[in-house]
Order: sequence, then structure tokens, then C-alpha cells
Amino acid sequence: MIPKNHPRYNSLILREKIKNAYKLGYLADSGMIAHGRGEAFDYLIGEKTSDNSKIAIEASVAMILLAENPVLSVNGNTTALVIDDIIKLAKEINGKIEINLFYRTKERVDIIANLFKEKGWENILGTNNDELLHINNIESPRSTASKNGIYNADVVLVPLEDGDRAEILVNSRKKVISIDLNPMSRTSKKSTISIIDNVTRVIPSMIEIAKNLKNKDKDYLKEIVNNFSNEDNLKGSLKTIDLVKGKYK
Ligand code: PTJ
Repeated sequence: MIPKNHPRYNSLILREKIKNAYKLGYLADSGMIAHGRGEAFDYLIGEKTSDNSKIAIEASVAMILLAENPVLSVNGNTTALVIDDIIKLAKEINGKIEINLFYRTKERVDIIANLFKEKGWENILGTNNDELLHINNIESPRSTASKNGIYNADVVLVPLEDGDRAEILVNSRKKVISIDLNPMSRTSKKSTISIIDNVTRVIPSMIEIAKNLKNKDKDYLKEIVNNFSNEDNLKGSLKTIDLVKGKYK
């Protein structure tokens, strides 16, 4: 039991979630390493959502609300950390959820699918290996996607995505919104919008913003998207790290 007044309470709770997911058999073993890397970058951005990230999050929600077939991609880490919020967000934006694993095994897919079903989300995509298609006919396990989900999506939200896969998605002319604490990762560099922040803060924030933006007209949403520059925003994230580091000098 972690005491609530522990100075690292939130961080320890997230570690517990990651450890439990591993014990349940659905977190990739590399998922622990990825989480540790994320923790390190989270320190560097001050463990909070910067004004810069807020701009990227708002542009992402506007882009998702403008989409015809938006899909939220989930893997082991995302399921472990934010399963409830992912379901709430999918409901809020009327989107689909697809299981998309870097280290894909049938066992992991089945456990994750069951977790979503237990939470009341029955129509989880990407579960049947035989029905998966290859994006742009690229014969690689990195290119697989379900027909009604990512394969035919116009906008895909990919938390903690691998660089190869992000690149395949972008090259197939999809709009790719990534959530990755590392502003220097290939995924962050390739994505249409890169949110440099912790998925545990981003998804709840997207839900709140979606509640508000849902009532706005298309032109309003388009303006938010058009005013956004991913290049400038990534530079802003690197500046955030400098500012946080500056406080320790
Ligand atoms: O469940 P699978 O099989 O799809 O595997 C998922 C992982 C994450 C293991 C796989 O995609 C992987 O190996 O990813 P990478 O290449 O280690 O990249 C993960 C990125 O996510 C790193 O840049 C981390 O900084 C970042 N990251 C880790 N935790 C978080 C995060 N970004 C946002 N929020 C986090 N909580």
C-alpha cells in the first residue's frame, strides 16, 4: 500500500499499474523499459502539462472531431495506464478503438480485448489476426491494421508508438497524432501532431477539451488545426526541458 502523502505517490501508482499489467501477461516486457524511459522524460518536462502541450492537445482534439473515421490505437502500456479514459474519450468523440501491438501475440491481444469487454467496450478492433490487412501492401508485421479501423482511418491517435509504424501510417497519408514523452523520438518527429506529455494526463485532458469543442462549428475547428505547427510545437517542447532544467541551476 503506497501512502497518499508519499512525495512520489502518483509515479508509484503508475509503476504499480505497469507491474500488475506485466503480471497479468498483457504488458510487453519491453513495456517496463519504455515506462522507465517515459518517467525520465517526464522529470525533464516537470511532470506536468506545459502550455505548449496544451496547444498540441487542443489541435489534436479539433483534428479528431473533424475526422470521418478516427481510431484510437491501444497497446499494453496504454491499456495498463488509461483504459477507462480511452473508453470515455472514444465515446466522447464517437471513435473506434483498435488493439495495435508492437510485440504482438495472440495471448496478449486476447487479454487486452477481454479487459475492454469487461469495461463494457465490446467492439474492440484488431483482435483477429486473419482479418488484418497490410497498409500500402507493406509485408511487415509493423504494417498490419484492421479494415474498419486503422486501415481505413483518416486520423489515428497513437500513444507510445514505435517509429517504424508511425512512419508507415504517415506515409499512407493518415493524420497521425502521437503521444510520446520523448520529443526526439522518431515517432514524435514523424507525426502530424506530436503531443509531448504523459498519456495519463493527455487522455483526461482530451476528454474535457472534446466536451467543449464538440459544440463548435467545423470552421472553428479547422482554424485551430490550421494555426498549429508541429515543428514549432516540438521546438517548444525542447524549450520546456531547458526551462525546467534551468530551475535546478
Ligand atoms: O504493447 P506493445 O507490444 O505495443 O509495446 C509497447 C511498447 C511501448 C513497449 C513499444 O511500443 C516500444 O518498445 O516503444 P518504445 O520504442 O520504447 O517507445 C516508447 C516511447 O513512449 C518512449 O519514447 C517513451 O519515452 C514514451 N513513453 C513511455 N511512457 C509514456 C510515454 N509517453 C507518454 N506517456 C507515457 N506514460
